[in-house]
Amino acid sequence: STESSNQKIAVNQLGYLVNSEKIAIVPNVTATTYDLVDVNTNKVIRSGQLSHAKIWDNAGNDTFKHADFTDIVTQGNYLLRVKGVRNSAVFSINNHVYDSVHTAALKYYYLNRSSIEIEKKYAGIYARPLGHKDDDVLYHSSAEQGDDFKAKEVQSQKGWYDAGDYGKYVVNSGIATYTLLAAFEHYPEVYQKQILNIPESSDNVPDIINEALWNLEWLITMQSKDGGVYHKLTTLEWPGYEMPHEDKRARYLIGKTTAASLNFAATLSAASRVIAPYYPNKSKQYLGAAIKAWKYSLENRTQFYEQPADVKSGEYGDSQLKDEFAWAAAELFLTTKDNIFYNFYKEINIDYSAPSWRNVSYLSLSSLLFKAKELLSKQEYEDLKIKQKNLADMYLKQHISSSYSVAMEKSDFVWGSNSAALNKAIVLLQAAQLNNNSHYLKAAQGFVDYILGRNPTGYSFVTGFGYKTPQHPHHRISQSDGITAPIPGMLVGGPQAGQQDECNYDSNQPAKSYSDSWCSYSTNEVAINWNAPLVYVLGAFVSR
Ligand code: G3I
Ligand code: 9MR
Repeated sequence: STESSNQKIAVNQLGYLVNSEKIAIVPNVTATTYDLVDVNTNKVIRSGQLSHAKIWDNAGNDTFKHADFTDIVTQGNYLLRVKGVRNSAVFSINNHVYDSVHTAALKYYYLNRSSIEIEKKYAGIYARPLGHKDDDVLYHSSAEQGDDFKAKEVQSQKGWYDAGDYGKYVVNSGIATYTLLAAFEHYPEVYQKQILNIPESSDNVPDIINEALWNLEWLITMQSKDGGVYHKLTTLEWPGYEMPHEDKRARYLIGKTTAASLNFAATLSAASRVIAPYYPNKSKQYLGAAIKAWKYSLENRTQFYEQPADVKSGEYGDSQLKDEFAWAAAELFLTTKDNIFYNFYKEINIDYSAPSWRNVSYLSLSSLLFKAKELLSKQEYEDLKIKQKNLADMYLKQHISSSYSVAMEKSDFVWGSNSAALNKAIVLLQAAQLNNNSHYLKAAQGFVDYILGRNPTGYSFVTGFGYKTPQHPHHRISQSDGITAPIPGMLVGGPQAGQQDECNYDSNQPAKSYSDSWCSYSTNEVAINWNAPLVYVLGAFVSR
């Protein structure tokens, strides 16, 4: 078909670590062999056999063959050639292939800060004036409960823009911040020495902590006097296609929900623990606020978000809060060491699956496994460990049986599918650590390869990193800053067949239904809770 003649051999466009599994996917060929070419000498250093052709049920009728060159461990730059298909992109084999994309993925948060001028010395060409000071936020009628609203305006500064829009939402900002803090806790040797060149870089605090603090300092403002937490801070309509400082619409605190209160309790409790050595006073303040939010949630267990008629911004609605209760209880147990919280946690009957903004059950499991060994009985701890391992084993099986060498099931192709992929990779990486068993790393690496180009769209899904990367993300700053290249280091949402935006797509297949266009907010937006697992997963693979 015309589609296939235009396809390339799919590789991780940045490359492979020296000792990792190295697989390329060759679409729609009858050829049975491949050549691996050293591009510096232009010599064929390997002529190998392709695997048998298989189809992948997420990608329609295309057939795929594997070229496995895992045993090539000589650092260098390479490409693959197969008769009947375009050459692969040039990629590297070395242990630094992910270092700069990892840093850029974290720097994205600085470049998307609200309430601060983004300065040239930190941002280069992406410098921009202060946007959304948020010192004059209004109470929407949906947030007028208790006494707070008697004050007309409220300060709710700092925080990161959610995504391509300029809203700030509690529930997904919680998991995003937590995931960055977890990256720091699990790979401290990576983050102790990383320098992001952000305004706080000259202090003695790791930059990832300082970046997380920018959002924590916003989150803390979202709590009302009664302990409940406002759901979001946004304009009523979506902002226009304009830079942050050009958006002059009034901004409102909207809704007060149990989901936001529990997310807040969990995130600030975890943060209290992680920042304690650096910011002891804030640590105490955060824990106090977390406990207040928890108490509010117990007294208001079903305050679900309902989008008011005059509000058009994102909903982040959720009426299944068992998982939020579990997560908050686990984090409060870890920080206070008070068994009352663990007893509450034990009473909840939870299913664990890879985390998302809406299903945070896994975060409780992960935190307990990494931090509660001394606090639990041996039996309790082992039970939790087995639950984690069972989940990872399921993903590992998916990887092994995948004809595309990636543990992506049909149900993973949702809005933000790329983050679904990377959150599964987190589960696998944690299984590798907790069980001291490196065979989980192969499946985690499979997701890194998938995200960075070994997928049927031909794109590396991180802006600025790879041979072919998104040029038109649904990101208002990148769309309106007058700079051709989008802000680097951003993970786009990724393919999924929902096509809620009704843009033009070349394919209806889940793994191919992706459009690199501004129009496609359902596959080509970016979000803070999507970049966070990218940071975590790359952090696990960067050279230390
Ligand atoms: O609840 C149903 C479930 O029952 C069903 O099986 C499943 C099948 O697709 O769909 C589930 O609902 C999905 C929901 O997310 C919860 O996961 C919807 O289909 C899906 O459209 C929805 O997508 C969300 C999207 O907003 C639209 O609401 C994304 O998760 C969420 O990341 C995204 O977030 C937006 C903000 O609202 C605004 N800012 C940008 C941000 C990123 O695009
Ligand atoms: O731009 C909005 C994006 O940030 C949101 O994630 C998305 C969620 O539904 O909505 C986008 O706004 C679109 C709106 O929903 C429908 N009309 C077109 C808007 C973007 O062009």
